[in-house]
Amino acid sequence: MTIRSARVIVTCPGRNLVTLKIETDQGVYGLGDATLNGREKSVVAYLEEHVIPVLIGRDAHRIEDIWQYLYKGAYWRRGPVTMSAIAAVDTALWDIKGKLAGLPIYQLLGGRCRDGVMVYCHANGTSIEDTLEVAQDYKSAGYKAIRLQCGVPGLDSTYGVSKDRMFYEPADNDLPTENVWDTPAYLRVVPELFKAGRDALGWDVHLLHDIHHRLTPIEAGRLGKDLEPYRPFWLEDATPAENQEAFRLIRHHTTTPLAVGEIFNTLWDCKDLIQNQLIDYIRATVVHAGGISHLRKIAQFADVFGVKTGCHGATDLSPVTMAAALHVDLSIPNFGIQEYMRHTDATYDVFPHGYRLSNGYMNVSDAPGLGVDIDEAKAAKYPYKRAYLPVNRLRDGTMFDW
Ligand code: GCO
Ligand code: MG
Repeated sequence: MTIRSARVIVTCPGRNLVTLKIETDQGVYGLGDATLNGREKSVVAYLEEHVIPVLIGRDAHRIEDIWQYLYKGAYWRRGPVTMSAIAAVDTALWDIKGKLAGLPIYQLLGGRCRDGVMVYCHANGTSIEDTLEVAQDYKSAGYKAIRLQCGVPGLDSTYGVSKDRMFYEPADNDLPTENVWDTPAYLRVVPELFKAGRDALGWDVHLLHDIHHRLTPIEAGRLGKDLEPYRPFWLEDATPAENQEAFRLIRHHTTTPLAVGEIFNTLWDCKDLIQNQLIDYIRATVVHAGGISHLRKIAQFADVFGVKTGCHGATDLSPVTMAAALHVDLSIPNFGIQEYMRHTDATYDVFPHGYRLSNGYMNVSDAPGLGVDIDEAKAAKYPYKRAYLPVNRLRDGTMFDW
């Protein structure tokens, strides 16, 4: 069964999403997500100019061989653009294999390890009170885990706090918005948020927090220690993680569990973190870490060292990624938690899908393959719109991590 054609579909039903559609000579097709927030067109070009030409005529069943061909055959390995493109091909080929087998992908990955996938949602607000009001609504709706992010007093805006209460889209401008950052003010407010969070929400719900790469290891150690009385599920992206050694220093100072990895692209980005047990959760996901095949490899490696998964699931990852992640989540022994943010209704209209949320747990449908489709006519109604993620500066104008 050969690959007859492959096309990239770009649509913006609220935000830009890039989808690869691979068609076979037997009429069966598969979908893969290739969205790289704020850099979408670079992956489109990589796919169109350098990947699709070498796919045509290949045996669509040979998922691993095609993965190896695209990875080793590029010579210039790794990186978010290359790995998102490979991920899209890999995901689409698993979709095709599932459809041909008449089975949902999780069955091809070994079958279920659990009945449902625990997800965490995002509660955010400009103040602690606003944040906890939203969190209370989520708790009443049955969520078992809630991420808390609030505004930092004195700052006009900060990561994780949206203009809209229920949707969060950080890529908010056709040129980067400039935010101001203040670490001491941030370090004061987060323990207050968690103290008030436990008072308001009690102890039978998991609470999470994303630092979004903004602290030094020693600052992260202090925050982790300050939060210990409130038992957070995890602290995410404590420091910019180019330096895997940094996590050793954080570990020396706190027993708060650590998560990292949404921007990682391969196992090589987290090998040391995992084998030295410097983290508790690895957040790599399908679209930016080489597809279902490579994410599974990362998960299996992590399992050996007692590290669990907590896949990235922000709205810049399309419903195709969400479905693919759920198939992996269901089929691995060391699943930890899955991030979940609702997409806009327009996005769900473009991507009909079978996965559903019930009482804090997500499940896929038993449709063959991924269980997600794309309505190309509807997708065409939402043309690409350039959008950048914000950038951050310190009060004195120094460029900082966003
Ligand atoms: C998360 C992430 C996102 C990222 C976004 C960037 O934990 O969900 O940090 O909110 O900022 O995916 O494109
Ligand atoms: Mg994050």
